[in-house]
Formats: sequence, C-alpha cells, structure tokens
Amino acid sequence: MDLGAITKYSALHAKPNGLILQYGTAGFRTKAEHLDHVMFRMGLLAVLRSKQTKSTIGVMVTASHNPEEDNGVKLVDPLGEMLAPSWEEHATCLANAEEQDMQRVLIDISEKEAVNLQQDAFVVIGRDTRPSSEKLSQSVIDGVTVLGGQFHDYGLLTTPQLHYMVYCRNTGGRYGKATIEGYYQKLSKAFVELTKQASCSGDEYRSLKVDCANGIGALKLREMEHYFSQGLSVQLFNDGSKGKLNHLCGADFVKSHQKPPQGMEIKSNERCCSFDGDADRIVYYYHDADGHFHLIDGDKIATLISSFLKELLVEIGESLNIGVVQTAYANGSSTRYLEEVMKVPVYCTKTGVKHLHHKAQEFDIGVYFEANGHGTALFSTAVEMKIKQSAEQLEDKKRKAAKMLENIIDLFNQAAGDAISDMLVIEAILALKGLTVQQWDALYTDLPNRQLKVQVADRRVISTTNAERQAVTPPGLQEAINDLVKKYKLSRAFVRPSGTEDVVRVYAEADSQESADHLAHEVSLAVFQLAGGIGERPQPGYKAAEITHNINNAFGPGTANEHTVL
Ligand code: NG1
Ligand code: ZN
Repeated sequence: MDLGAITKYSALHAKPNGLILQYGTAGFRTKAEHLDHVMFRMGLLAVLRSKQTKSTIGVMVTASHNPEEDNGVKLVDPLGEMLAPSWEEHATCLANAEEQDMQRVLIDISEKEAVNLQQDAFVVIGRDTRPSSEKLSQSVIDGVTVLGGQFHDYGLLTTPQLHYMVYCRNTGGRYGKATIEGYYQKLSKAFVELTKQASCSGDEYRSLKVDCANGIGALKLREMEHYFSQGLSVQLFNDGSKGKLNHLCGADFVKSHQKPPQGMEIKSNERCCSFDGDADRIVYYYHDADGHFHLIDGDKIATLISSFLKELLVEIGESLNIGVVQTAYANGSSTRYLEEVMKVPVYCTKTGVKHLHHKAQEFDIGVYFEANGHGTALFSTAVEMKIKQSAEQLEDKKRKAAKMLENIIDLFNQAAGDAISDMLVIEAILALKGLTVQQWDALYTDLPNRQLKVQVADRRVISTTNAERQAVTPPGLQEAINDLVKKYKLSRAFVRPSGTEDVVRVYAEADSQESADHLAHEVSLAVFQLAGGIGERPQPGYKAAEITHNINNAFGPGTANEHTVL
C-alpha cells in the first residue's frame, strides 16, 4: 500500500468536515455534492475486498428512485450479491474517517480481514444517468487506481446489469458473457424461444407501455428492444428526453401514490409498467373500463411467477421445493393466496433485498419480491442441471415444459432484481398462459392498506422481532398496536424504523380503505406518544407529503444524511 499516494490523492477528494454517513441497505445515499470523498474511498475499499475475495468486485454509482440531485454508491460482492455485513461496517468507518485517520483505517481493515495486499484486484464500475454520476464514478476510479487495482468502467448501466457483469466475471463465463451485448443476447434469446411457444400471441398480448422514470432503463431498453421485437413491442415513456429523473414518474412514485405516472397516456385495459431510476424495480398497472387505476405490485408479480413455475414442475413431474419470500409489507391477500390456494410455502424476512435473497437461496427454487417491485427468482445449481437434462431426455409435453423452464431460468437475472428481466419474464408468462392484465390482477384482491411515516427523536428506540412484524421496544407499543388492530376486520399493523430515512414507518391493512387509514393513523399516534414523537402530532387523513422519497441512510437521532454537515 503506497500510503503517501493515498494521502495525497485523498486530499483531492476531501471529506466535508463533520459529515457522517452510514452504509445502509442501499449503500450510501445523499445529496450528490457530498459524495466525492465517499466515491474515492469506496474505490479503495473495493480494491481491498477484491484482494480478499480474489474476485472481481462491482461499484455502482446510483441513487435509484431518489431525486435527481441525490446520488449514491454501493458495492457488489463476487456472486452479484450485496456487500457482506462486516464490510458494510468497514465502508461506514472508511467513509467517516477524517483525513489524518485514513491510513490507519485502511490498515485496520486489511488486518482484520486478512487481506493479502500483494494479491491482484479487479473492480468493475457502472453508473446511472444522473448529471453527477460521471464525475463521481471518476472518483471511484481514482480510488481504485491509487491502490493499484485494475478496473473496467462499463459506463452507463442499470444496477442489475452491473450485478450481472460481476456474476459472469466470477463464474468463468458460465452464467453469461460479461458484456452488455452478452446480457442482451442471453435474455432476448430465452425470451424469443419462450414466446415462440405461445399459442395466443395476438396484438393485445404483445405490446406494452413502459414508463422508464427518465432514467437509465430507457437507454438500455431502447438498445435492447430490437433483440426481442419478435416477441414484444415496447412503447417507451419518460425516456429522459425531457422530464426529470424520478419526478412524478417511475415505479416508486406509482407504487407509493397509487396512481399512474405523468407523461403516459393510458387507454382502458392497456398493459403498462414502470421502472425505477436504476431499473431494478418494476410494477405493472392498468385503467379498467370505468377509468379506475389498478396497481399490480411485487406481490402479484411473485404470485404470477411462482404459480407458473409450479405448473411447469407439475407438468415435468418434478417435485422440487419451491418457496416464496416476502417482507411484512406484502399484502395479506397475497400471502393467503399463495399459501391457501397455491399451496406454496411463504416466508417473511426483514426489509431489504439482501435478506430476501439470502432466504430464497435455501430452496431448489426461491422466488422473492418486495411489494415495491424489487425481486427475482433463484434456482439452485442442482435444479438447473436437472432441468437441462430433462429438456434433452423427456418426451413431448414434458420435454416442452422442461424446455420452457430452461429458458425461464436463463431469462431471470439471478444476481439481483432486474426490471428489464422481470418485465420479459412477466410478458412471456402472460403470453404463454394467454392471460390479460385484468385476469392476472383478478388472481386475488389486495386488502386496502396505508403506509405512513412518523418523526421521532431517535428511531432506534423502536426494536422489532419476528421479521419486523412485532415491536419489542418501547414498552407498551406492541400491546397498544394489538388493541388497535382488534378494532378492525381483516386487520394487521406493524411499525419499524426505516433503514433509509430518519423516520418510523407505519403499515396498516384492513377490510376497507377507511379502516386501513384509521388504523394507520391510530398506530401513528401510539408511536408518537410511546416512541418520542417530535414535531406535529400525526393528523388524521393521509397527506401526499407523507410519501416522500427516501433520502438518506444515516441511522441515528436526527441524522438525516444530507443535513449532517456540522
Ligand atoms: P426502508 O427505508 O428501510 O423502509 C426502503 C424500502 C425497502 C428497500 C429499501 C432500499 C419499503 C417499505 N422500504 O427501505 O423495501 O427497497 O428502501 O431501497 O418499500
Ligand atoms: Zn432501484
């Protein structure tokens, strides 16, 4: 380690005095102008992680669904998964170290993690379309270079494409070719093969309106569309040519406001979907003949996918264990439908895709989705081999089903939730099953629900158990929630401290929207009273202002990231 060079270059990427950031579920995220030093330091950290794992490590510069002025960074581990928890802590330490402590922190990390500094390092970098992203990714490269790491800068990529590249590079090309062309070809080939087998491929099944959140998804989908145009025609909206990133559009806006994005004209019963700003989330929706808006979220996507996979397994005659992984935010109707109608085991994990991903790896086939539309399906290596064999050995109908499954496996991005890949999976399934968007939506009816936020002095006073569905502290809070829930039919409510914002999130569902709204409000009051609420008491009736963007990932009293410059 050339400590002199590190100190010299670090000074060119100086940390603003007193700025404290935390590596959260989504990496670091805050106002772009506060991130230069973090980028440089994450370049350094990626080199150490690469040396330690003897693998390629990814660095993605993006702030997903946050406003355009924000930015963020996260590291991608060898198999395309999120950074290991102990390294999240190192990331936080390194990002917050004062200039004079940088050398010590780097040496500490290297010693704790037994990093062989003589080992070669390779880092791949991707970025979204934010105006700040290019310069920030250059700072990552400075960090990589000063520690002697090699790198490949992919430039503009969706987040899941970077995860894919990392996965390909660390599996000797078995997963696919680590190029953008390789990604397009792998997915498109599988998609075209699948849709060829669809008997009903009338026009209504084959065109889709896509809101790209004015982000990277538009660029990449435009590059890719001619690869799969035989199977699907996409019409792109909010493609970044005029609107602002994530502004009044995108998956997060559509899901949280339960309304269509601006800039997209929707005729009744037309199938539409929205990506988020870095194209790792997707939600579907349509307007019915009466002009009512219907949202099809991650829960219904998981239901469609798992029921299709289960049908194929039955057809092939394989009894593989398939499980669906959700979080507490999954609509109660989806859980009931999966368990009682589809007889698929459902598991609940803490919020954050790394928890879902991890759990899904326990099954032969694990399907995981957050209600907000982030998810994918994972297939064990044994299953992939078995299906490949079946596709060659079985006959007729069974062979056809095995072939379909083989292609579906290729179509999923198993490294991370991927809006483009999920979109193609969904479109293929709808075409193969001859389902309209309304028929898909009618699988079950969502229970009315409401999500609210409560400001408290220190959200760490709330601790939870049972996959965040029950509050352990402060004393009396869970009892209060239990009493409130009893007042409503088909009701459920829970609270948890957000991992990305300085707020407590409240979720409630019940048999009517009015009841869900009341329950959410009453639970908010209980949180306010028992967990040290600050500012205005929660008011009845929900305000649009309560569903704002996730802005930060600091975890501490009053530490909204962007305001911590002292
Ligand atoms: P927090 O702020 O911890 O609720 C939010 C989302 C998560 C996940 C992360 C990362 C909800 C309720 N929460 O986490 O699902 O996507 O952001 O971006 O949607
Ligand atoms: Zn995202």
